[in-house]
Amino acid sequence: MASLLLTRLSLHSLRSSLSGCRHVSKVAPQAQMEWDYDGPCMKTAVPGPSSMERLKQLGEIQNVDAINFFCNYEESRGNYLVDVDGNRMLDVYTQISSIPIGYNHPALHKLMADPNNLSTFVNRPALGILPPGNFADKLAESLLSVAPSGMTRVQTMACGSCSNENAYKAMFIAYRNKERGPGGPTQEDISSCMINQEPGCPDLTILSFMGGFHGRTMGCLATTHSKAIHKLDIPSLDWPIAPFPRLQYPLEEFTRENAAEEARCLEEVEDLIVQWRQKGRPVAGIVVEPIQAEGGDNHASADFFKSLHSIARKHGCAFHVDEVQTGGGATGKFWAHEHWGTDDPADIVSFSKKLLTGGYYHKNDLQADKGYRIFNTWMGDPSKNLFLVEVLNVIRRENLLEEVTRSGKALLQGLYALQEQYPGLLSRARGQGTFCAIDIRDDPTRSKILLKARDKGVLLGGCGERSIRFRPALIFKEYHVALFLNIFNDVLAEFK
Ligand code: PSZ
Repeated sequence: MASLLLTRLSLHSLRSSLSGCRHVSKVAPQAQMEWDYDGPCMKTAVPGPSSMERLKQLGEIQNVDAINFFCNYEESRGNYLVDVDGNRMLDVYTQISSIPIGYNHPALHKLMADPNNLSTFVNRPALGILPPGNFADKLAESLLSVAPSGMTRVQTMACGSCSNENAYKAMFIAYRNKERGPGGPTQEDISSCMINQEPGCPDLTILSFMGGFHGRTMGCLATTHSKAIHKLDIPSLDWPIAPFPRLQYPLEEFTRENAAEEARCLEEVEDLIVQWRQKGRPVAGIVVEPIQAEGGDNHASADFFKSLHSIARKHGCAFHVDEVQTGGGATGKFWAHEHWGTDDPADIVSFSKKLLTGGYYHKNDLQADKGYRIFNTWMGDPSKNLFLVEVLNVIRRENLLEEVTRSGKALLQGLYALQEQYPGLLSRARGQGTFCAIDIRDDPTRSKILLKARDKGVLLGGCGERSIRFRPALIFKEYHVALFLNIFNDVLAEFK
């Protein structure tokens, strides 16, 4: 089955790579993965006529303003996304950083075709009450095999927001239990919580950072501060917001300035924690991304995060590291927090995207004390754990973290070179692994560059006020970097 599939895929890729392309890159691919295509191939403008027709059709049913184009997922392979007009694009954005090993990976097709897995796809359980017999084994094989240091417990959830939302609840529950000591909730706790009042609904807070993004559900949204469009018109929780360091890049050249900026932010965090406790609204937890992604790929040093964790410990706040976007290998380590070099990185680490299932790892004392306190219907999906086992096998078998480190170096070097070549246009190239970004002189130019790149067969995304971010799959090799840089250079030349 697998070899048949491979033959079909490679024959297909050969055939379609030869048929009439409007734009073909000049860089010859080397060491091609058998099942990947060998370059972009553009046939129409994007969105093409077929996408436009479907936009109209779906527009009768939903708001379609955010839709880029419609996709042909059957024909998409590896690093290439194919659209319904037959355009094949090198995907350096991967469904907002969510495709770990490329499109239609043969290992995942093989898994789907195995009759032993059928029932896991067909019968979706309510995991909190009726899990399948092999659930603990599957968690051990998948999520626990990559558990962050110091964590042996994991709770699965459906998406990133849902994971963070429940992680916050776990921090509040643990905080109140510790405050109360033994004896459990009072009658007053129980009756007041039913009408959203204290003491049952305590005035506890989560401290987050300006520029952070942790999801769009209402609790998470109170900790999201990247763009107004996410928040406008939604009532929110008045919780403390600290400044996130605004560092200068390359980091190695500005160590003194950056250390001062980080110290300023840490001082502000500690002041906020003290002030809010004095106001009677204590900080139960701190939530932070290892690299602020939606907010513009803002980095901070290992020392910053380790100090932040110490401040959290000192003041009895749980430390929640949101790895929804950074987790899964794109920084060259499976978790971005591994770059901090500590065996006690956090109290909670949430994930989703490349991990395929959402969820969070946590230390023992953040375990809810009773059933049904952290709960919903699906609480994840065992079929995603099956895929994750296979994704992790591929990552290990193909040494993808090393590949990412190699490709990432080439990508960042390439971005540095471009930034030198186009000084008025590009600045602040930065990154870890292939999780890279660069700033464009202004937002309108960024939009034009993104469209031009797409027109030449490269899919990219923006983040922050004027950054372009690079979020390829883990199978983005050095020759994909060369291919990408070549096309990106052609695009930039038009803006000189
Ligand atoms: O516009 C949006 O809603 C987007 S664009 C990218 C995301 C969301 N990322 C999701 C995300 C994240 O990057 C971090 C660090 N934390 C939480 C989330 C929320 O995950 P989802 O979207 O699965 O709810």
